[in-house]
Amino acid sequence: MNTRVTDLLGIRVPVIQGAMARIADGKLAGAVSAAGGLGIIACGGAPLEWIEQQVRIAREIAGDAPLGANVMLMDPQAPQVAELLTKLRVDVVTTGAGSPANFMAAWKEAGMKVVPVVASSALAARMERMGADAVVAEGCEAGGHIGELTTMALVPSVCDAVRIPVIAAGGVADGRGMAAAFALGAEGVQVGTRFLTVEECCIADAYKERVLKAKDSDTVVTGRGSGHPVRGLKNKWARAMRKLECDAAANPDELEGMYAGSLRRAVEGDVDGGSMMAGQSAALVHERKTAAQAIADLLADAEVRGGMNLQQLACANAQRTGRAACVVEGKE
Ligand code: TUI
Repeated sequence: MNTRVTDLLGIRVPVIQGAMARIADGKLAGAVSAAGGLGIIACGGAPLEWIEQQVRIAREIAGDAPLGANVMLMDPQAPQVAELLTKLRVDVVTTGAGSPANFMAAWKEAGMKVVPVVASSALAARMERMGADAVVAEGCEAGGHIGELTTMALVPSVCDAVRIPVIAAGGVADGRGMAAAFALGAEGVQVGTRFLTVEECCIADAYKERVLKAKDSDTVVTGRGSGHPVRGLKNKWARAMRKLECDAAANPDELEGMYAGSLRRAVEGDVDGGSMMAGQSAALVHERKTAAQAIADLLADAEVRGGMNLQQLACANAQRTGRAACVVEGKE
């Protein structure tokens, strides 16, 4: 399949793996890239040596296929991570939870593709002016740190605000979601939650089982009060967190203390005491699969159950911007 996103990133299918903090390592990213999508190593909160090692692992798995890494901009170590990724020459860098203004020039100079994740059309437009190659428009159905807008409202708004390709994220876990994203104007999708249960994903089996069993109302947002809303699966930890957040007398240190180590605990299988980040699309994930199978099914299903010719939609979306660079059956 050929869209402006596949052309830009040099990938075979317009599916980008979401950067899941403490989860998306070299093994997962390598498997996604080897399968024709874009694997992304999540660098937020990780030691620099770990990042270097994971890039090596991903490249061993994916060979010459393009590889991406994500910089979490709230991470105090973001400047060092940004510099390391430039040194390692990862093909694509995505950013989240802020504006990558301080790093954009260095990345562009190094020939890297820069794809900021945005939660508003204003930030998308700012990113385009700054030289971003594409944006991921991530709706609040997504897992992890989220903005306010839903994918349904955000994606068309961002498409109207920029001419660079838009990749939709938040709530996309199967072909119906992918077809819907393209119908909204996207030319690629970013998928996180669907990859939580794949064979190559490192999280504990107990976490995978919770995702597989999740229903549509089984996620909850914590941290709204602190200005850092995070979506994850409902569990003991999330309920305690919500209770504490509602308690006007709660000590901020107590909240901070509950966050400390909560991601690591979940990844290691503490499904009661950990923060199991996941999006609302967990309700659509029922099987384990391999990363390659998940990607193949997503594409096949988009055309069958989604009932859409994605290739045609992608070309129509590119043409609306007046910068069509999309070829169908040899015709521009
Ligand atoms: O960044 C994400 N998702 C994440 S980061 C993360 S790590 C974490 N760990 C523990 C606690 C909290 C987070 C887990 N999930 N997604 C991309 C994203 N970016 N979503 C929303 C935004 C965003 C929000 C506001 C981007 C920019 C923004 O405003 C920036 C500005 O300058 O206007």
